[in-house]
Amino acid sequence: MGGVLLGNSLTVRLADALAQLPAGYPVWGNRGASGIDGLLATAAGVARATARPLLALLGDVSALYDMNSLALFRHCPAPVVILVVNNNGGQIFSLLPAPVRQAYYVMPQEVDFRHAAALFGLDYQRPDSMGALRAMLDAVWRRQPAAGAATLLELVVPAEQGASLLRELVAEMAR
Ligand SMILES: Cc1ncc(C[n+]2csc(CCOP(=O)(O)OP(=O)(O)O)c2C)c(N)n1
Repeated sequence: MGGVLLGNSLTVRLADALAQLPAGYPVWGNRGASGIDGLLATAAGVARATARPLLALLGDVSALYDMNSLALFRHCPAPVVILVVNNNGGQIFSLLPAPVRQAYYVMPQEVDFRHAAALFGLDYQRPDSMGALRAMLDAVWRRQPAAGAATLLELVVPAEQGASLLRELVAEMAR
């Protein structure tokens, strides 16, 4: 059995609302539901300590915040996928009505994680559909690396989609 590390901000909230894992499946987290620092370092620690396959799912700002920790994923004892949901900023703040939110809260960075993966010698892929994402994940889990590098999957999604979905779900529950 592997494990999943859920990043904070929208990721943990969407997973909580929509995902279903088998009972007892190991889920790792860090810093409550909001602190976004150190998530990659924590994932690296989990991967090393458990020596089991790990899916680390986090947002682009969280990944940028701890980018230097990608250096810790060069020699993983079991397959590791770092899945960065790139919605171009801290899109949890799209839940806020404030007119200044784009400049002061969302902070879109317009980055391409291909270069971060290359910098640290990690595998990189950018799935363009759910089917492609599934196929890429399946392929990584089947690989048996002898202390191989992690794979960074960059999932580019429409900026406000996650926040809108969450808002709609909450509104539906209220009704
Ligand atoms: C250490 C720290 N710095 C800043 C924040 C404020 N903060 C909370 S969520 C967030 C944005 C996270 O963006 P991202 O990881 O891209 O996730 P998304 O909201 O798009 O899901 C920020 C800056 C925080 N919670 N902790």
